[in-house]
Amino acid sequence: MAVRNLVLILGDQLSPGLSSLKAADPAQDRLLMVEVQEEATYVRHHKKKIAFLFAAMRHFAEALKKAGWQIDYVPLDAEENTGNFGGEVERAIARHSPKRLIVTEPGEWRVRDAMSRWSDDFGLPVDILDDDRFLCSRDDFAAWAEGRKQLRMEFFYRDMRRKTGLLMDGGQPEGGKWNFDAENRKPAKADLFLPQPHQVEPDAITQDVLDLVDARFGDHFGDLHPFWFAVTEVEAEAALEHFIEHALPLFGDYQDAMLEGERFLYHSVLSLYINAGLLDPLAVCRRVADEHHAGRAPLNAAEGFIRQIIGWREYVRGIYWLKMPGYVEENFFGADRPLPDFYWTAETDMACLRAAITQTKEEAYAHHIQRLMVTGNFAMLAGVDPRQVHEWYLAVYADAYEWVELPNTLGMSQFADGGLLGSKPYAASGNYISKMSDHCAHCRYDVKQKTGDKACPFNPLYWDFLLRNEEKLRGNPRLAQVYRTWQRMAPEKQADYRKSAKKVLARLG
Ligand code: FAD
Ligand code: DLZ
Ligand code: SF4
Repeated sequence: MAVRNLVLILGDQLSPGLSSLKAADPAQDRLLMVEVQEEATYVRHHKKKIAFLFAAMRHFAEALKKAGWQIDYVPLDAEENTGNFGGEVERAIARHSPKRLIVTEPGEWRVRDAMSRWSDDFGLPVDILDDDRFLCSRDDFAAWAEGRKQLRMEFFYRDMRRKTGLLMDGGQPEGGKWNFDAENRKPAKADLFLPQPHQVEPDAITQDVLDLVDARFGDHFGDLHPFWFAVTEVEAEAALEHFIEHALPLFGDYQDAMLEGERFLYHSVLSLYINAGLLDPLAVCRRVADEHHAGRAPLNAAEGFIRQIIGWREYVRGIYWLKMPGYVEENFFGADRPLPDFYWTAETDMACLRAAITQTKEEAYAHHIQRLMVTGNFAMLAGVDPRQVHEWYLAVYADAYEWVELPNTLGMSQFADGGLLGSKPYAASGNYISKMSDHCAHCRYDVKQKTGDKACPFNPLYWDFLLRNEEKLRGNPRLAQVYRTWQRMAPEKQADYRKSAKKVLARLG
């Protein structure tokens, strides 16, 4: 039977309602899904991330077949596999001679750029459709940003609340406020009941993928076992329900907390499912709003959670497409230190970093405050090249795709874009980590000591960072008070800070 359209579905497009599937007809069109070496290695992804995506792709292909679609699924170890999207599309065109290629727009600029040449390369029309799983299209975001001096997330978020009607009371926000973050900064105590995320036993399909990843990507960062991620829509729904029942009510209160040995606290661990398409972001938010309206989740939790998804998640995607391809090159501070080795080994005597990196290695997961205020903060204070920091984050987290990872890393955490996402750098001394966590009690360093060999390394690095970048930051009104504090400091104390920072940096190599 002649094929009318060839429909390419990418590994993070595992949604039955995907725009390319809606545009296609099972009776006339053929779907194509491909496991390719290039996607697994353009950065050397964590083993669990590759296993998650391949297992989820294989399960999705099975579900599509059951629903009546004709599908070509090319596994990684297929003999003729060319190893990249272009090569696999070309082979599929040769097999089926379709009249047209359809694809939902990819999440990464790199892939979108390659696709823009496919029509010429392969001699057929290529329809690249909007990804309507996002609430705000790229064009709508560009229109929102047009003419604004500052792209404040908070104002964008309010528009998204109005657009979706989530937690709205007529034209006003429920509870009379748009944002309840002020109630969301409690440090956690070790005697709290801490739920664990929903875990799934690998089935035969996933087991095959685990064997493949072991054999082919055994030298990539991270532990493959135990593997407990959901890999189907049904399992991801179960993970959502588990979060709603066990963690949502306290999500807001402890959103910024960290505890030694507690990897997930009240976080949802849903980003990998949402980003791969197993969960629909708007449906997740509606489910959370319903839970609040049923009286089972307080407003600060529901609002905080929904803001992350219809606010931050949509906003960073908008920024990514607005600023690429130049964005990845930005380096406001001109930082050039190589990423310290311990980011790959977790071998460091700084307890907060050791905890965040160990769990990253074991789980391909760390929550937001660990990413922002521990690994991100340290890299910025130490002056690490933001490109290397970006490539680390993109490789090590199961939820990482450049559209979401890059603005969070380069913009929010490294301030390498000079302040597009934040009005000041998220720079903090050890005091912040001490307030929000119990890590300091497990550390060889003393967070109260400001300088000297036992001093928490974040303390001298904090001042060193501000001084190194004084020219760029001094005019920032939010830092005026900090610079005044430095000026009032005794010269001997200033010299001690500088000496200690120098020693810490020398130890990094
Ligand atoms: P929860 O704390 O339960 O939050 C709920 C949901 O909100 C998440 O599942 C996610 O979909 C969304 N969300 C929360 N914060 C953000 C945010 N800042 N940007 C976008 N979505 C958000 N998130 C990714 O999905 N992929 C990344 O590659 C990624 N890289 C990051 C790198 C750095 C340096 C920083 C500071 C943050 C990064 N984030 C990234 C954002 C955030 O840390 C993760 O979304 C979150 O930790 C995922 O865990 P969770 O599902 O338990 O989130
Ligand atoms: C992340 C990833 C990996 C590891 N492997 C594949 C793959 O083999 N096939 C595929 O279609 N997608 C994969 N992906 C996700 C893609 O990298 C992602 O679709 C693009 O980066 C666009 O966001
Ligand atoms: Fe981290 Fe410093 Fe606390 Fe050690 S003392 S855990 S390095 S903040």
